[in-house]
Amino acid sequence: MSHFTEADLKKIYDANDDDGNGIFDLAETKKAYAQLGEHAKKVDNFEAEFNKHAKDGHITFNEFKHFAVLH
Ligand SMILES: [Ca+2]
Repeated sequence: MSHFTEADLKKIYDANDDDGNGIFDLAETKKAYAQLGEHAKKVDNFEAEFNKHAKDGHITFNEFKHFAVLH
């Protein structure tokens, strides 16, 4: 596995924040998650995982870290 840092994750996060409001709705989270490839954390139920972290239907960058494996 190649090195994958918080800075790498932030690049993916920013590139998928389509409306530029700094937070992710479900669609943005799904799209960014799909780009994580081998760095994606396995989740059984993506929407349930999203809803666990989401407040008002959105997650922040810190919460998006739950969907990735940093190393
Ligand atoms: Ca957004």
